[in-house]
Formats: sequence, structure tokens, C-alpha cells
Amino acid sequence: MNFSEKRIRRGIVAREFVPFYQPIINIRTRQVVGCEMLARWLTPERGLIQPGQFIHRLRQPGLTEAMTRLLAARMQGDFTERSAELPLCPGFMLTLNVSLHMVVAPLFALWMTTLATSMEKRFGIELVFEITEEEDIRDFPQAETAFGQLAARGVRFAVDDFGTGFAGEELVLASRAHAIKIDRQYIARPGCEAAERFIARVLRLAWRTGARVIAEGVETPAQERWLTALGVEFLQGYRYGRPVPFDLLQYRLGREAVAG
Ligand code: G
Ligand code: MN
Repeated sequence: MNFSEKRIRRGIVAREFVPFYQPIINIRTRQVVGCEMLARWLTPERGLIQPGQFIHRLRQPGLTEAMTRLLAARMQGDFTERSAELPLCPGFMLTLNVSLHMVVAPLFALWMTTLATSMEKRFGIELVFEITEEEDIRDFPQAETAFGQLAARGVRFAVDDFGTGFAGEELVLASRAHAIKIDRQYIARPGCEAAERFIARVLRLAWRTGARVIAEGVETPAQERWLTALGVEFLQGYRYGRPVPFDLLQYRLGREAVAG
């Protein structure tokens, strides 16, 4: 399936993009302590489209920003409409994906600050911007200053897909990362020695920098047992829930609150 950039642009104008939410759990309590907002495209002609089929096609400057703003506006709408019936744990973490070039753009940074402040004030939500792995921080000399200012304003970041692309220690340090998300390729084979060494390294880096560690793509009980034994505290993946529309997230949180 191939969508032209022009078709994607029309999709943004027509507001065809919707946020889905995938739970993040704390393995000690098994409680949903946050979620990642993920883009889905609801096309009239082919139904629901996964981001793998459109995100990388957004080349025109400003298009990814426009999509992120549209998704975030919808996300705010979701929470506003249902905040009264939404049992969120204190410090509920809501993550969304951004690219490095967006973070260093002053207007976008201002938008991020406003959004984070508003989500925190209105719902007690800790917004976390996940920086994706495809851009090299060394290409952005202004990044250090930008992250410094954002940190001073309380804007939180996570490094996404850590261990792939340009998502490495340098980005963790520069972004004052609140969280490190281990790429699912390191989670895939429980017991694998190389993966274990890598995860131990991530945990040490997190310890040094005060970041929390989230494992992505957890699918099986064996992976869960292994990661728990290694000391990874936060887990995300199909084992705990697929990305779902807001209604289903709300239903799940409501049911868990009743069950205790
Ligand atoms: O790069 P990033 O981590 O943001 O990618 C998230 C994508 O991974 C989403 O599109 C989501 O649907 C998918 N995903 C989430 N959990 C799992 C999982 O447990 N296994 C696999 N294979 N994919 C997952
Ligand atoms: Mn992500």
C-alpha cells in the first residue's frame, strides 16, 4: 500500500488521523501507570492504516509537526471529555513521539511547553515527549540550549527505541531523559547474553542519570519474568495491551480501578 505525501496532507486537513493509546505498566504493582499515544490513520477508502505506512513518507517540512499537533489536539479532547470518569494513578505518564528537529524549533518547543503545562494542570498528567531515533544530535548544535530551556520549564523527554539508530547515551544526557525506552529487538530473546549485557548497561545509565527504564514490545510471560529479574520496572507491549482508541483505554482503567 502506498500513500502519496499529497494524500497524507489531505488526510491531515480532513482530520483523518486519530490517537490510539497503548498501556505502560509498572511490573511491581501491575498497575497501568501510563500510556503511549500512537498515530493511526482512519482512511475512508482503506480503513485503519498503521504508522509504518505513512510516517516515513512525511518529508515535506512541517507535515509531521502538523500531524503531531492534530493528534495532540484530539488527545486533549479525549481527556477533557472524560476526565471525570477517568481513574488515573498519580503522575500518570502520557508519552507522544517527536523528532529532534521539532524539539529545537523555538515555536514547536513553545507549543510543547504549553501542552505539557496544560495536561499537568488540568489532569495531573505527566506528559513525556519520546524522541525518535532517526536524527543525529550532532547535527543540531542548538540542541543543548534548547533542552536546557525546556528542562527548566519542566518539559520531560524519553529516548525512544534506545539502542537503534541515533538513540544512544548522548541523547539521554542532552535531553535530561526522564525515561529510556529499550528497543524491542533487545527484548525479543529472553536469556540472550548480549541482550542482557545491553539491558544491564541501560539500567546503569538510567541509575546514573535518574531516568526510568521502559521495555518495549513485551509479548510473552518468559520475557516478563526475565525483564523483572533483571530489574526493569516499566513494561509495554502486546502482553499488557495493544494500542486502542481512548474509549477502550478508559474502559480498562475503569475496570481496574473497581477491581482494585
Ligand atoms: O517506535 P515506537 O516504539 O514508537 O513504535 C511503536 C509501534 O510498535 C506501534 O505502532 C505499536 O503498534 C507497535 N507495538 C507495540 N507493542 C508491540 C509489541 O508487543 N510487539 C510488536 N511487534 N509491536 C508492538
Ligand atoms: Mn514511541
